[in-house]
Amino acid sequence: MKNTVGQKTVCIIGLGYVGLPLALLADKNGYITFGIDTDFTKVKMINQRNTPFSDEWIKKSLRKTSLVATTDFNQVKQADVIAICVPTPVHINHKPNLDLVESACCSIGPHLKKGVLVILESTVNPGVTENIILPILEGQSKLICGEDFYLAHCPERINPGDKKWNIVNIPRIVGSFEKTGLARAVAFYRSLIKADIKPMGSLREAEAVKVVENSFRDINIAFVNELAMSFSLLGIDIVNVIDGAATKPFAFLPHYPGCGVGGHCIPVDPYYLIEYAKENGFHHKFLTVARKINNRMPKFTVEQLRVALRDSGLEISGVKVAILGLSYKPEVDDCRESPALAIIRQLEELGASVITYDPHVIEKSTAKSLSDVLTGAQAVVIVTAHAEFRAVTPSMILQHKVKIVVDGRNCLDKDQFLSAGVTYVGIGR
Ligand code: SAJ
Repeated sequence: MKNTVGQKTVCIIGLGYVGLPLALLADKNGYITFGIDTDFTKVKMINQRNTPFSDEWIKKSLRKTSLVATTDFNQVKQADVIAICVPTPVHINHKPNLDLVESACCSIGPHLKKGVLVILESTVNPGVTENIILPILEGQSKLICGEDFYLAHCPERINPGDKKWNIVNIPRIVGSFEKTGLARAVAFYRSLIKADIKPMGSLREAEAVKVVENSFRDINIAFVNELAMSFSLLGIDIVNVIDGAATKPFAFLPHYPGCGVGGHCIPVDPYYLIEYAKENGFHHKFLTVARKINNRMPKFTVEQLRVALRDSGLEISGVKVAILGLSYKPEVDDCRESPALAIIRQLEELGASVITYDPHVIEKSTAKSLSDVLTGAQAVVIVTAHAEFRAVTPSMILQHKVKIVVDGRNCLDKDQFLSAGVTYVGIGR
């Protein structure tokens, strides 16, 4: 039994792309592990050892796990360690939406046993654990944090679809309000993860790390997206320029422009920091502008298509457009905040007729194959750089009599398409 002394039973709240791997990993390392989710269908799938996600590691781990999934929060009273792994999206006005975290705390609070360690993995802004989570748990349990139970924050760092970095080898950071909670949380993660577990100076620092690391990515993407819009007017290929800059072995981290920034992290987490700082009297102008630039990319993409159609003598209204890709990034089936949604809406507002195809999201696709979606389309917009779309050739486009290809992920060979006589439009190239 590799687990830490006195922490035998683990309960994971939320069996999504974050919670389920953690539950499987705890079970694999000798903990008595159970997971609680409000989605009965997901609970049933997991108990039948069917994966709710297209993830190979999860599929393999499910085949040899003794993890029990349930919808019953009464089970919480058995747990020595509880990890809360529920989504923290934003509302339409970009304000943090902590409903699921608060609901999870209200559900577990009455069942906390003395000595339990509660870890929040969901992404939140600094101050949330102290000002929202702690009062709910103390109020519901009548226990005192730091004496009767312990509270820590270890922000999730799952990268869906990543073949190299996974829950076992990604370093983590942990923060707590006091030494015991910190030591126990560090020991828990060190018993699971073969990578550095860095204790932070405070719980607020741990909350800040996650929003900072994802805001860092958002501003870097905004930087190249702005360059793409500028270079598309200057006749410079931004992708070649970034690749050129990336030959500098230090102080340059390449990011690439595209038709938009989707997912549950990057377009969401900066707002947690922006809104929290605003409540405390500081306006993050730079983070806000970066969000605006990235949010503008779907419109920029649609405009590129409209101009290309006009230059070919076609008005966008009434044109049939094939959308290749619905998910927010390659080889995943997650459509949260995907730019496809904005692009489809804007095309339809302009009077275009839209047909969609995503091999990873077939249930939401209106066409069921690549050939199907290309048939009758006058234009194509690549929104997600799935392998199937990266393999599209000029002859496939020409044989379906498609006139224009807008490569929203710059994932095709521009010169190959141009020399084949296809009207190719990239993002900044
Ligand atoms: N994107 C760009 N240009 C880029 C990189 C991404 O337009 O250069 C777009 C993608 O197309 C996608 C969105 O941004 O629509 C987000 O892409 P992502 O690669 O950041 O994928 P995520 O959202 O799964 O981000 C996760 C994050 N991991 C965690 O939050 C634990 C993020 O911190 C990682 O940096 C990222 O994976 C990663 O590096 O792959």
